[in-house]
Amino acid sequence: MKKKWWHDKVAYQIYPKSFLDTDGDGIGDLRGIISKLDYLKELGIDIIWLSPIYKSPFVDQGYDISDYYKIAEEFGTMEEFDELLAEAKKREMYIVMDLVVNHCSDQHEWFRKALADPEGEYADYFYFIKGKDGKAPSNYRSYFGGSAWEPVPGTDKYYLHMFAKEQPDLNWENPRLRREIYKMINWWLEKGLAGFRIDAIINIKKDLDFPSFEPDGPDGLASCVKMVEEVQGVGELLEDMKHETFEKYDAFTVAEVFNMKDDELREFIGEDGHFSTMFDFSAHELTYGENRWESRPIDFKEWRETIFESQKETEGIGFKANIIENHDEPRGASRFLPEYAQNEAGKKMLATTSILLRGIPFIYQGQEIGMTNCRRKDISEYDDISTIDQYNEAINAGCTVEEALECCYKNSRDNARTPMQWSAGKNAGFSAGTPWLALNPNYTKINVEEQEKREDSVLSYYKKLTALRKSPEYRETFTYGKCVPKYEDEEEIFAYCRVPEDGGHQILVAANFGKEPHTLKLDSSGAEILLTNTADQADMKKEIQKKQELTLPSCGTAVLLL
Ligand code: ISL
Repeated sequence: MKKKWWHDKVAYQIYPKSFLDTDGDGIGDLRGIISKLDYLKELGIDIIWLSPIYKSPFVDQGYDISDYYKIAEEFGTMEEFDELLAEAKKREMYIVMDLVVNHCSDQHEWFRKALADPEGEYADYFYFIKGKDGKAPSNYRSYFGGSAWEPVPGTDKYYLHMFAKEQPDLNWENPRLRREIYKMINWWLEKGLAGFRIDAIINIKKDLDFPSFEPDGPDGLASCVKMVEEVQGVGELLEDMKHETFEKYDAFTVAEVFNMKDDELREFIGEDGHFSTMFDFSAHELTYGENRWESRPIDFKEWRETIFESQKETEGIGFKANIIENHDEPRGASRFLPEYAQNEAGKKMLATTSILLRGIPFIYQGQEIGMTNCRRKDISEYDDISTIDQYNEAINAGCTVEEALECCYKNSRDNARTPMQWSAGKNAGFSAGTPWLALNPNYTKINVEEQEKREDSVLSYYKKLTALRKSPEYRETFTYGKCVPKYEDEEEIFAYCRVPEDGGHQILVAANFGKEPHTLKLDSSGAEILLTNTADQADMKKEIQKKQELTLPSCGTAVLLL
């Protein structure tokens, strides 16, 4: 495999609105990010992905861009952005922005011009399609609920929006539109950006016949994802984009891809793939419920198997980007850990099994201190457009308010969007003003300041993990070594070996997700402990040497050089 500059890097996602507010408006900003670069450097971060910071009406928190060349005033100025780039560079860190090009905002000048002249050239930047029998062109339900079509005022046409109606889909079949997008991408790369996280990109290819599908819900609509699953040809668009932009700059690209067709992995992330990498959502998909508002609890064995399958599938092809959580997903500690493991030991265990997998680790802000989901008493306390829609759907389907709120507690995207917990002080040190979204009240216990003081905190442990992964001795093994599952017969053990390509020492990563202690037989008594979350390293060492065994308490984890 040809080595690339980003193969051995550790990435961190910042959700700017909730990261750190320095001007007291309750919204995080670029100054806040600049002031925390050293914090991130110490955490072992190389690549920073910023969720959208472009000008936007924030109907979908910046994923509705009204000017791709401007920084949202809420976040700061272009000068501050340039400063961020320069400060990151000084620290040998890389900045990656969010590329949201399946759609833009209805406030973007392209869309305004399109509405002003629905027969003009800008209408062709979007999908303005004639209705059928006085109704929408097809029965698609948007990702956020309701029809994916909205009437174009004063015409018999509708425009397509796979997400909110304020997020009209861009017409990628139009070469002029594509040129505009490529120009914009290159403009940012010229500035010194290291690359992009690419939003919802699979959706850019449409079936231009827009066929209707069998309804799959009481609303008589069919999820727009059906069209995405059936249509062919997204690869040509993605290749074109890559050649015209990323490739020229050796940029790092990480794609958000759901609903890829079988056997397309090599085309997406192989050596000459469309992207550098793409997120592995396979474990997250396990908790998706029958409908948009429900979720299923995690079944440990199914979860373990899914992760290993994904690792296996990727080996020899490329790298996936491993995440526990992001701004769209509930907090990992609340989702993947059984109740009894939702403590510091459990959070370290979850971190160990994820960060040391083969692939590019992404840490989402607050994950490094073990932030959790947040319970709310009323739907008015949520801000997210998708959560509010899910809540309403749940109520319409007959759920009680309590039941619908419980679903939000488990699934809401706002779980991950509560402000970053920097300290136990006012507003968790996030803002001197009123935070745009209420804090998780547990900030008095879970916060950076407290954890920085403590050697045994989740934060301190994350630092050790990233340091181990990137240490000169083991970097190659953790980057390129195979991931071979171990102890699969043990019901509650998550274990794998990272096997170096040159046949050198293997590294065992083992974790006990069970409630009781568990003893594993080792192949040798010479194993060296590289990292563990249990206090008693001396006892562990003795046991390995004398009995050739490793006993892990409940939520115990250990990394051993075999
Ligand atoms: O495709 C999906 C499920 O099969 C959706 O989950 C979809 O891919 C996902 O919601 C896309 O998310 C991204 O784009 C959205 C934005 O709201 C999210 O925050 C972003 O991560 C629209 O831009």
